[in-house]
Amino acid sequence: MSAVPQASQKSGRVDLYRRMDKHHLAPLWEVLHALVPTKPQTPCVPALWKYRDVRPYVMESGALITAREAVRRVLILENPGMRGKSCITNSLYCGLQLILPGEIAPSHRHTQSALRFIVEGSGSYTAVDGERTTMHPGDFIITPSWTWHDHGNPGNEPVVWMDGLDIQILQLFGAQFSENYAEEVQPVSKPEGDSYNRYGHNLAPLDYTPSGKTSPIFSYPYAKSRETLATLSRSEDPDPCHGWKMQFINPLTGGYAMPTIASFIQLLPKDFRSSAYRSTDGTIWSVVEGRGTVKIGAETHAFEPRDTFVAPPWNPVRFETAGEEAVLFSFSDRPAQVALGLWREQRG
Ligand code: 1HN
Repeated sequence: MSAVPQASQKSGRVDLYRRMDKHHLAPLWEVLHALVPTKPQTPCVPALWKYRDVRPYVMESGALITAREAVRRVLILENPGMRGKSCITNSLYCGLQLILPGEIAPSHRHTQSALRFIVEGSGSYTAVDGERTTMHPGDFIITPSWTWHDHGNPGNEPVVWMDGLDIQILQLFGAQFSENYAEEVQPVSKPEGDSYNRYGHNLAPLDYTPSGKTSPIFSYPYAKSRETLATLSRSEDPDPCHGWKMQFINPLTGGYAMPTIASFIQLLPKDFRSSAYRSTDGTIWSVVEGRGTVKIGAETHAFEPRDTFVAPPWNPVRFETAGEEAVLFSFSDRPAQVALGLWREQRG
């Protein structure tokens, strides 16, 4: 039989599709190639948001809606290839949240896990399960699934942070739940720094047994991660793909800080040209220090501090710096892929 259908076969097939369509049936053979591509296929495209361009809109929103009314005053960084879907990659949501002096963002909880990476300003806090953590630029803060959380800014400057959530993963599974706290602000029941003091120094309470899948530390201060990178850079050569790159962990398991989202911090040396690297976890970066360029797939973007950029799954990424070091924070859905046995990477 020839591979090309005869005209009578073609019209017979169209007629079959039309009749079975009423019964919610569809022919696999028309879509099989798209369903199981030979390599990752995604509408997600490379993109970079210059903070210089985005900031005026963030601040303008601050004049037009309060954090209380908005519940969360956030501008979503929407992937240009997936507009209207509130996502930056297939699996992850990312936005820039603003909280002005004197404002509060009311307490709620949801099954989505969240991370905060502080981009601009100091003096606001996020409260998780009765403990407030003051935010400083470069701090990495987590909100575990189903924990009460609210934010406030008792300071005197606007604070902007990047939010990363596993919204689309929960959507995929249909496992989303949320509820509001009875009060706007949850009571403070622990002193600031309590979780870091208990779990952040290679110690744990005598009777401690891990109770969940998320790190017991809510805040990973930038001062500590920056110092680690600086010390590493003095004692060993950079990785050709990543520079000096570390992952944020749950200190009690050695695993990822959250079950669905992994976070990383890396230092690129000055005058660095990285080797190409790709992995199946589409990744979002926030620039903390330094300038450079990043080539993602076929696109090259210049970056500077506070910019955000995204590499879709399996797109080769290359970094270049000239004359200055750069520090980059990043996050991806790697733990979910690893847990399901799906994660792949390729160097060079
Ligand atoms: C959320 O709860 C926060 O708690 C931020 O700050 C962004 C985006 C979608 C759904 C819930 C927050 C969010 C969010």
